Amino acid sequence: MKTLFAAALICALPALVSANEITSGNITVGHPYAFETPPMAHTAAGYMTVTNTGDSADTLLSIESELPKTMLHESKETDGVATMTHVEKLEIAPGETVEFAPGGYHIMFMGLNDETFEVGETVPVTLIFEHLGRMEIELDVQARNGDGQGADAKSDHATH
Ligand SMILES: [Cu+2]
Repeated sequence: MKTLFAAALICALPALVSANEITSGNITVGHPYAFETPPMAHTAAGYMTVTNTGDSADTLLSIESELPKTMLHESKETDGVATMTHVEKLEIAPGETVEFAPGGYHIMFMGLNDETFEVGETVPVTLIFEHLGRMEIELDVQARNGDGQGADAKSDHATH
């Protein structure tokens, strides 16, 4: 995966490299990140906030990355059982911020196989909105920090 990330970095526009917030049109993405993956992991999850600063709604239609399959998922707990569903589309109302976080919405990366997300790398992702169109972001890969978030993200994966 290292070569892939290096190539992606070279291609990235300087405007997109700003650390924690990326704005395109009326959409601002805050703190995009993913947790590092253990060896042999088949899936990984990414998180961020998405804010609509415009005065009309926009809808996140799909998510793309260099991994074989990338989807918008939502984790839920129903009667004490954690489940994860594929979200077809996510409307973001004017002025609304939707949080992608462990235990809720997340970007699901599938088909990692022998690739891994390693701390310090970035994962390029394209968000596709109904009105805005394509928006390139980069997720910072972070260590699982033992405050419960990592464990929660892991349980996201376990339900696949
Ligand atoms: Cu998922």
